[in-house]
Amino acid sequence: MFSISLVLTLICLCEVQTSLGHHPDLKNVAYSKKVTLSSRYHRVHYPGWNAVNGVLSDFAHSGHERSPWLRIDLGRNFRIHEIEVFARSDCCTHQLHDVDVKVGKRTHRMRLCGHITGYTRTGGRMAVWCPNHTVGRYVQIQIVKGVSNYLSPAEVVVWGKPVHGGF
Ligand SMILES: [Ca+2]
Repeated sequence: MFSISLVLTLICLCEVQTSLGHHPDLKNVAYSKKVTLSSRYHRVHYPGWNAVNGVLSDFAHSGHERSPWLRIDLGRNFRIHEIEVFARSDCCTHQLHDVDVKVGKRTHRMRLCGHITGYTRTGGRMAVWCPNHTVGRYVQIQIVKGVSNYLSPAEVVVWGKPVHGGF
C-alpha cells in the first residue's frame, strides 16, 4: 500500500533524475564520460574528469597555452540541445572566458554550437543552445582569445538525448 510520503519521495527522485528546468527527455549525457585536455596543469591533480563528475567544488585545469581546450567523448552520438559551463568557485574566473563550444561526430569535424563572450562571476554559469538537430559524439570547449591562457572549468554539463530514443 502506497503512503503519501513514499509517493512524495518518488516524485522528488524523478525530479533529481531529470533536473528541474529541462525537458524530461534531456539528461546530462556528459556525466562520467571520458575527457581529454589539450594539456595538463599538474601530472596528478585537476584531471579532465573533474569537469564531468557532477561536483562544482572541483575543476579540471589545463596548462598555460594560447588556446587550451577540453573535449568530452560522449561514447556515441546524441542529439545535443544545451551545453552549460560552470566556472570554478574558489577564484580565478579570468581562466574561463571567450569560449567556443563545438560539437561533432568526429574530432576533426567539429561544428560551432555557440560562443561565450567575456567572463562570468566566480562559480558562475555560462550556457549555449545548439542549433536545432545538432548531433554529435564529441563536445569541445576552447578559449579563443588572448595570447596565453589557462582553462579551468568546474563542470561541463551537456543536455542531450539519444538520437533514436530511449536511454
Ligand atoms: Ca567538477
